Amino acid sequence: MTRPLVVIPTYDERENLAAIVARVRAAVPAASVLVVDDNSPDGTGAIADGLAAADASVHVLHRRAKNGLGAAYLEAFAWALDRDFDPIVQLDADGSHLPEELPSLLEALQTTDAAGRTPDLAIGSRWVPGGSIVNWPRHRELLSRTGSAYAGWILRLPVRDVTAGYRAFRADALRDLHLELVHTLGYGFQVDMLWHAHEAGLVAVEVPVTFVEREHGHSKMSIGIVLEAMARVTAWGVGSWFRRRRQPARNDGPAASRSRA
Ligand SMILES: Nc1nc2c(ncn2[C@@H]2O[C@H](COP(=O)(O)OP(=O)(O)OP(=O)(O)O)[C@@H](O)[C@H]2O)c(=O)[nH]1
Ligand SMILES: [Mg+2]
Repeated sequence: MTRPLVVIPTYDERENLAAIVARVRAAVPAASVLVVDDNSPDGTGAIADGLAAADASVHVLHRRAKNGLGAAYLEAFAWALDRDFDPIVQLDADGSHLPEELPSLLEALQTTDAAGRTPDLAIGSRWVPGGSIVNWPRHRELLSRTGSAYAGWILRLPVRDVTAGYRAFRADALRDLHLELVHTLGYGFQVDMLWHAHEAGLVAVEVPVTFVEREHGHSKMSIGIVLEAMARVTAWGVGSWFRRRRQPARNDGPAASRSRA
């Protein structure tokens, strides 16, 4: 783990990008940055090109059109694995994920637990002791907590914050995760990734973070989006329950003693 890469997906983040890249570079100078821009109408792609021209550790992937956060991340992961970056971090451009907390996320990936295992991924979690949210109305917090608890329960994920987008993966974890099976391109991508990590027997650790709601722009979260995501997650959970009944050995074998993602 010597070549960390922080992936920042962007769509219309011109007011936020330069500051967030500078904060990442200051927080962990050894970390490179990959901005993945979906041809933002506000010119974020050109700003990213300017940052890359000024700093050899900043890279840009331009995608033709807005195709969802998941699609952007999947292309970025392939790019990063091809170039042997390790670990690979997901971080939003809008200031919700504090770059200053990157060192604790990276450190968690190196820390062995009582059983002598080091985690495959570290999750920046709002819902473990020490985690917090800044600038969210009470109803949004309730919606997020409930959605996370429901998805975690039905998919049997031993993680509190299953929708968290601030994550650090070992490169090998991404290789083992079966990214080709992750099909959720938009909202729900984070849960889809975690579920496949769990199915692959990967170990996750949650690190408390402070999540700050974006200052510029507005939230796309609505009750409709949440219900749609819950319906998807329910279908996955029920499908996975039937599969387990058909192949009882899969999740109850020797690997079951591991604390999985
Ligand atoms: N490349 C790319 N980036 C995206 C896309 N959709 C969102 N993003 C970026 O992904 C990150 C997270 O998206 P947000 O819009 O903040 O999503 P959110 O945090 O669920 O919702 P907000 O409440 O609006 O902050 C941001 O950096 C966005 O610019 C997309 O389709 N393509
Ligand atoms: Mg956001």
